Amino acid sequence: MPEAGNFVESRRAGERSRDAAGKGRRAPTVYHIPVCPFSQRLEILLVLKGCGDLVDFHVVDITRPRPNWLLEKTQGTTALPVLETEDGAIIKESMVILRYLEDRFPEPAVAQRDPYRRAVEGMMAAMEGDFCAWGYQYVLNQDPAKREDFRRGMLERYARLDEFLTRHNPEGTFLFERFGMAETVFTPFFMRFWFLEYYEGFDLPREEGYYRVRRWREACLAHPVAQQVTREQIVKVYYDYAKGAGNGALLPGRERSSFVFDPDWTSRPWPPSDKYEHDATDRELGLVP
Ligand SMILES: N[C@@H](CCC(=O)N[C@@H](CS)C(=O)NCC(=O)O)C(=O)O
Repeated sequence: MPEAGNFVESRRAGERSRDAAGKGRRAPTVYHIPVCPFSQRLEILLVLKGCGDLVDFHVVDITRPRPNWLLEKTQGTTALPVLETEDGAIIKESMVILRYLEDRFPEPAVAQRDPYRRAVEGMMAAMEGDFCAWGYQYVLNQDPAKREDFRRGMLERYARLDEFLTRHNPEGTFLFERFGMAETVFTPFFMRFWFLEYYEGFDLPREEGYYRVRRWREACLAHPVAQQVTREQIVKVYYDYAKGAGNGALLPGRERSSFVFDPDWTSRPWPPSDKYEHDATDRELGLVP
């Protein structure tokens, strides 16, 4: 398997933009928001394929209005990532971009090639939208009376994954033999859902019905191809989601979003976890001096 090191390293070195190598060359360009799970899918796929250097990454600040040059490319839509091909064509939606990259850089294959296995992988991927959406609604919730419903709904969704894995690969760790497309799709959300542990005290029970999905989740989280973000980074950057504001929106009484690049998350303190009792200020979050 190709090493993750080079790609992750170059992402860190050129955090704001990783397209310096693109000067004078034509390569597909991904416009993305750092720490975005949908973009992390693409990064993981490229690491698995060992071809991170064949695609340029251009960072966009979610806390600012999208620049006009980007809106022109996307014809007005703001969701990222988008991929621009060498010919200037635009591809939207992370699942579609994954498929495109798999077809563009077929070796080594990450998606299953056997039609039945491909279908199994597809059925699992079809569960991602509902899984992600529920986790995000859960963290955004501000009503303590609804916490239990959200917790149960999250458990139901993990239980469905558990059933699926148990049916198709009961003794294994991943869906198939190794970290593949299903893992590329779900791992960024297992990572984002660190915010549920921290702000909601959510975790999987150690009981029948969750052992298989726990084994999968742990192996996904620990895998070297998926180390683009850390738990500390997620917890700090997503504080505003825990307080009900998504996508870089500003909360009342605040002047800075927890998604700002400056000050960098590494220099900020861990946020308070008692989201239902306390509204942290910019100062408490380390967003102003
Ligand atoms: N279904 C899309 C979702 C992309 C998405 O929601 N991206 C977020 C960043 S994590 C975004 O761009 N939010 C800002 C916006 O929609 O304007 C995909 O899979 O690519």
